Amino acid sequence: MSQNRKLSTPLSLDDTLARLDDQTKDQDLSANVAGPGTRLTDNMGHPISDDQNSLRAGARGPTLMEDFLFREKIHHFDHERIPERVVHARGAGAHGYFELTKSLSQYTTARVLTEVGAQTPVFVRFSTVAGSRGSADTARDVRGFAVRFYTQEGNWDIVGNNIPVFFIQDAIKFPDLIHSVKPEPHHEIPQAASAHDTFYDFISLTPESMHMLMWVHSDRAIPRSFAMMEGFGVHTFRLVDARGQATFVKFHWKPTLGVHSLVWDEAQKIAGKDPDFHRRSMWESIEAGHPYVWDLGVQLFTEAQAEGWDFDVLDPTKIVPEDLVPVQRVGRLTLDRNPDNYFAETEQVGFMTTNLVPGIDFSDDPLLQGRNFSYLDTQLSRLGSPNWPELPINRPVARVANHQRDGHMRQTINRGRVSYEPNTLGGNKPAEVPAARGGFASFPERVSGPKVRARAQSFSDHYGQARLFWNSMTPVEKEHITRSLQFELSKVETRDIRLRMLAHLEKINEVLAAQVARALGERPTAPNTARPGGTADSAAETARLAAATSPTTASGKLQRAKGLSMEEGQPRLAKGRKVAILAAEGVDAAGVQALRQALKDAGAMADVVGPHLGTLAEGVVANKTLANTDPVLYDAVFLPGGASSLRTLIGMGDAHNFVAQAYKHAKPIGALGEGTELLTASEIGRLLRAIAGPATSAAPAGTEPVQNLSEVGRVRLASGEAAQKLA
Ligand code: HDE
Repeated sequence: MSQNRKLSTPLSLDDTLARLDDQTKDQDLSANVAGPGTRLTDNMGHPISDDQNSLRAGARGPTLMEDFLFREKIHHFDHERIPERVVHARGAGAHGYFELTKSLSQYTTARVLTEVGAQTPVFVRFSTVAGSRGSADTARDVRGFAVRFYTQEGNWDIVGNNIPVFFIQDAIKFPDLIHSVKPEPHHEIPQAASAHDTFYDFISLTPESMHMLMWVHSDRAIPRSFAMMEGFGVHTFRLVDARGQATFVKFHWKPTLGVHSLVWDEAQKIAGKDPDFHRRSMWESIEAGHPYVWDLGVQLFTEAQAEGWDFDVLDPTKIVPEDLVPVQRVGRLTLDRNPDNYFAETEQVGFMTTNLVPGIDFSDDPLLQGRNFSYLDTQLSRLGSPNWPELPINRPVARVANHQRDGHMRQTINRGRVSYEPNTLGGNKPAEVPAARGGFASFPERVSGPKVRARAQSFSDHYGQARLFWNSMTPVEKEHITRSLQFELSKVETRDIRLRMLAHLEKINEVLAAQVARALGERPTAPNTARPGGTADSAAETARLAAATSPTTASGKLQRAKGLSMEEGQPRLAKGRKVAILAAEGVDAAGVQALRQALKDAGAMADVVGPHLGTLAEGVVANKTLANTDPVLYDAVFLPGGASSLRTLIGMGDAHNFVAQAYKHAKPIGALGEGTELLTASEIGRLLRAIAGPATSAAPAGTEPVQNLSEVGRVRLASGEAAQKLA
C-alpha cells in the first residue's frame, strides 16, 4: 500500500492498518525465513521433536493416552469448522480504502462523509445468497456486497446487495423466503439454484417479490466479475446534520469498469470449469496490481419530497428512480489488498446493519428494522461467543472502552476493579460522550400509532416498478429475461405453480407472459407472440405502453427509468478483461509479446494456452493448456501467427472447439498472419462465414484485438441469435 496517503484524521492510515493487522498475525513461513515462529511447537509453545509419529507402546503397539501432542493436534482439527452463514455462505473478500471526494457536511456529521481526502480502511465481502460455502460463483443469484468502513468513530457497515430492491417487505417473511429457495429439505436438491418448486411456490404466493424477480432474471444476477457490478444499500437511511435535521439517503456503488454480465450458457459452464471464477478473478486482478474500484453514490431527498411520490421509500421492494433523484458521486472505494487468511478474515468477518456512526441513522423500513436484530444474533451462533467483536477483522480501529466483561474466549485483559457505571473508584471513566461532542444519538423521529400487525397501504402496488424495470430494458435484455424465466419455470414440476407465475407475469407485461407461456406449453393470451423465445415488436409495445394506465404505477409516473439497463451508458473497456492466446510450438514470438504488452497497457490480462505447458517459442511460455482451461473463462480469443504453431492447432479438435465456443458466446476473436488460417481454412471458418457473413460485427476481426475487446459487451448482446445457430 502506498505510504504517502493524505490524511485529515488523527491516526494515519498505516497506523490504523497496523492496528488491524495486530500482533495476532504470525509469520509467513512460505517465505522460508529463519527466526521466531519457525520452530514447530504445540499450542502451549512446547517445541516438537517428532511430528511424524504418535507415541506408541512399541513400534507396532497401541497409541498412548499421554500423547498430548497427538491429542491436541487432532482435537484442534476436529473443531476447525464453524457453521457457515445461513445465507450468503459463499463469499470472497478484499481489503482497501475509501476516499471521500465531496463533503456531505451540509447533511451529516459523520466524519467519513465530511472529511474530503481522508482515507478510511475498508474490508469488503462479496457473496452469493442461496448456495453453500462450496457452491459455484456463477449461479443465477443476488450478490451480497457488504462493505465495512473502519472509521475513527467506530465501524460502519453498508451490508448491501448488487440489486437495489428485495423480495419481501417485512423481515418476518425472511425465514420463509430462504427456506423456499434453499435446497428442498427432503433430498437437499438443488444446490445454489432457484429453479425449483418450493421457491416458485412461495414467490407465486408473494406478489411483492415481482419487482425483485425481474432483476433476478436479468443479467444482473450473472455478473462477469465483482468489479463489474453495482452495489446498493437497498434501504432508505438517514443522514443527520449538526442541527439534528435529517435527510433521506440511498447508497450506491458504481463500478468504474461499468456493469457487465456473463451469458447464461457461459455461467452454467463456468460453474463446472471453474467454480471459483469470481473469487479467482478478484484475487488475480488484485495480485496483478489492478485494484477493484467503485464510486460511492448517494441519492439525497427530503421526507416532504418522498411524500409526493406514488411509492413508499420505506418499502424495500421499490427503487427511487434516478430520474427523480440523481445519484451524486461523493467518494471512491478501492480494493487493493487480498486477505492473508480466508478463514480469519473473510469467514470470520461479521457485518451488521446496526454498525452505524454518529450522523447516519436508520429509517423505518420494516425489513431494515428486522435485519437490525438478525445480524447481531447470527454472529453469536456462527462465531460462538459475545466476544466476536474482538476478532482482528471485526475489531474497530476506534478505541473500545466500556464495562462489558468476560465470556467465552475473552481476549482483552481489563485492568482494575471497576466494571460498572456510575462509579467513583475509577473516576467514572470511561465517560459518556454527549451528542454535541460526537456521541451517537438517534434521530428524534416522532412516532405514534396503534400497535398493529399490518402493512401500510402505500406498500400495496407490487407490479408498477416491475413494469418500470421491464420497460427500461433494451430488446436484448428483455430477451435474456424472457429466456431466463422460460428456463427456470420450465423446471418447476407442479403445473399450478407455473400457472400462478404466468398470471403474475401477465400483470407485468403480456408479451413476456405469452412468450414464457409458450415455453411452458401453455396457451399464450397476448396477441404478439410471433417470435417464440424472442421479444415483442418494440414499436407496437411502446405504443401499448404509452396507452397503458395503472391506478398505482409506483414509478414516479415514469414509463422508463435511467440507470436500469446494463446495455445503455456503461463504459466498455478492455480493462479487467482476460484474453486467451492460442499457441503451439513455433508461434510468432514477437507478435505474442506485442499483444501481451498491448493488453497489459490496457489493463487486461492474458493466458497463453498451448497443447502443453512450457516454452513454445522464445519468451513465450504456455501457462495453460487446451485441456486444463476453457473458452468460457475468457473474454476474447487471439490467434497469433507462426506456420508450425497453426499447423499443430488446426490438427487439434480442442483448438477448433475453443474458437467455436468463443464465437457462440459472441466474444471477439482476433487473428494475425497464419493465425487467420484456423478461422478461414477450417470448418469453423466455413461456419463463421455461413452464419455471420463478412460484414457482421462478430465475424473474426483478423486484427486489433484490443479495440475489439472494448466492444465486447455490445457484440455479446447483439449477436446472440447468430451464435445460437452455431451451437
Ligand atoms: Fe441479510 N443476512 N438478511 N440481507 N445479508 C445475513 O448475517 C437477514 C437482506 C446481506 O458477507 C446474515 O452475518 C434478514 C437484505 C449480505 O458476511 C443474517 C433479512 C440485504 C449478507 C441475515 C435480510 C441483505 C447478509 C447471515 C430480512 C441487502 C452477507 C450471516 C430482513 C440489503 C454479509 C450474517 C457477509 C447476511 C439476515 C435481508 C444483505 C442471517 C433477517 C435486504 C450482503 O443475519
